[in-house]
Formats: sequence, structure tokens, C-alpha cells
Amino acid sequence: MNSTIVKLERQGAIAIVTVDRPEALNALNLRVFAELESVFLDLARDPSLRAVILTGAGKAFVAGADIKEMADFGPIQARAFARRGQSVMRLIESFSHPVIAAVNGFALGGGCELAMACDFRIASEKAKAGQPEVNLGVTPGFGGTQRLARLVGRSQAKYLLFTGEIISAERALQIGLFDEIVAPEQLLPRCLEIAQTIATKGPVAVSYSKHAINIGVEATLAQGQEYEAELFAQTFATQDQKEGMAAFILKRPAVFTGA
Ligand code: DAK
Repeated sequence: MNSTIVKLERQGAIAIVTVDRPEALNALNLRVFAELESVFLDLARDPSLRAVILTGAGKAFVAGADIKEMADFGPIQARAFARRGQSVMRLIESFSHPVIAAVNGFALGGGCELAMACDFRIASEKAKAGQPEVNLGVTPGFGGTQRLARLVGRSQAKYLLFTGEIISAERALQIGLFDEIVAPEQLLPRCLEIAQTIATKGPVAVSYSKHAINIGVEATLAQGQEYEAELFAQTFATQDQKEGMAAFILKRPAVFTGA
């Protein structure tokens, strides 16, 4: 697909994906979902990729689902739209490599949900977050009632969902919605620094760790540990395990290939 809204830039093993629709504060419509899906599916086939940074152009990360597109929906279209958004967010959440949200500005409604589908959220001091759907007479549709409660606990999630309050980056950091806040000009450099650190590690091990956490938080501790043991065993079938342990013993840096 020819992406016109979702822009892809590469810096070595790192991909920077930007939702670039600033005139609508990067609001999510069917076109944006199609382009996000297409970009992530292409990236999934790239063996040199190690991490993705997801951000927005202009003053918003993403200011929500596109209210103008949704306004005339009936229940059938609304359900289809919610399912579409959920499937793209699951694609990002389960993407083989880490996806870091670089929250540059407003992350509201569907934008907060998109940020939550990423592995962690580094935010500009200027960022703001919230689930203001109640102002529009709707509930969140892309996992906001589910991921938010899992991330910040049910009380904070209920507070945000019931009041629709838009909170500062500092408050989002306090409740665990954001993981770190930095000066605006430091946002991309900091995300690149984290992504580049990740890129030097064993890629299979990073990927398995991501999946073990994602699966484990939804499972019992015993089931999660079973899964963890299986993935640990699988890493011993990789070249990277031989390389990582040999490098440690020989006191030299490891060079991982993802094989
Ligand atoms: N959708 C469409 N256009 C948007 C938008 C959005 N979410 N947010 C902003 N825009 C547009 C504005 O309409 C304006 O366009 P023009 O009027 O210039 O044509 C342009 O972006 C610039 O916005 P403002 O002029 O309003 O900029 P300000 O700096 O004054 O205000 C703001 C920024 C973020 C505080 C304000 O724009 C705002 O309140 N935006 C709406 C935020 C919001 O309510 N987000 C949640 C959206 S609802 C579901 C599926 C999905 C969902 C729910 C259910 N089902 C199917 C069940 C998800 C819902 C949402 O995400």
C-alpha cells in the first residue's frame, strides 16, 4: 500500500513510524488504520529490524479516533470500526520487536489506546493523556477500558474514564501511564537511545521476553512460568545464545545476528 499518512523512516535497525495528519491532530480513521497495518506488516518481514518508535507529527501524538468520521455511524459500523482499531492495536502489541511510543503531544481516546498498545511510553513534558470519550457520549472502543485498567489499576482507569479528564505528562508518569518524561527536543533522541540499546541485545531473547510478559500477564503464574521455561529452552537452539555466552566467557562484546 502507498502510505500517504503514516510515514516510515529508518535509522539503521530502528524504524520510526509517524502518523502525519496534523490538520486533524493525527486522528485515527480507516485510512490511518490501513496504513499502520500495512507499515507494520512490511516491517515484520524485515530481518534487519530491531525496534520501532511510533510517534505523531505536530502537536499531537494522536488526538483520538476521527470524530468526524464516526459521527454518523450506526451500531454495525461502530462495531466494525472498533474491531478494526482493536486488530491494528493487537498487531502492534504483539509485534515481534519492541515498539516504543514517543508521545510528543495529545494522546487522547484512541491515541491513548494506541500508546498503550506499545511496549512503553516515553513522553514529552508537553504531552497530555486521557480518555475523553464520555464527553462524546461513547465508551472507548480500542481497548481503553481493558489496557488502561491493567496498566494503571482499576481505580485510576475508572477516574480517567468517568471524568474524561485530560492529564499532564507529570500526572501520567505518576500513575504509570507514561514511563519517562523528557524535554520536547529530547524525545526522539531518548527514544533512539533506548531503541539502539535494545538493538545491541539478542533479538530473539528480546522478542521472547516481550511475548512472555504479554502472555504471562493474562495467565496464571504457573502457566506463565511454563511458557517462560519453554521460551528459555528455545533460546538454547539459537546461534545468539552460543555467541552471547561465548563472548561473556572470552570477555569480548557479543555480536548478535538474530539467528
Ligand atoms: N477527530 C477529528 N478531528 C479532530 C480530532 C478528532 N479526535 N481532534 C482534533 N481534531 C481536529 C479539530 O476538529 C480541528 O479541525 P478543524 O476544526 O481545524 O478542521 C483540528 O483537529 C485542530 O484541533 P483544535 O482546533 O480543536 O485544537 P486545539 O489545540 O484547540 O484543541 C484538543 C486540541 C485535542 C484539546 C481538541 O482538538 C480536542 O478536544 N479534540 C478531541 C479529543 C477527543 O475527544 N478525543 C477522543 C476522540 S473519541 C469506538 C471506537 C473508537 C472510539 C470509541 C468507540 N467504537 C466503535 C465503539 C474512540 C473514541 C475516541 O478516540
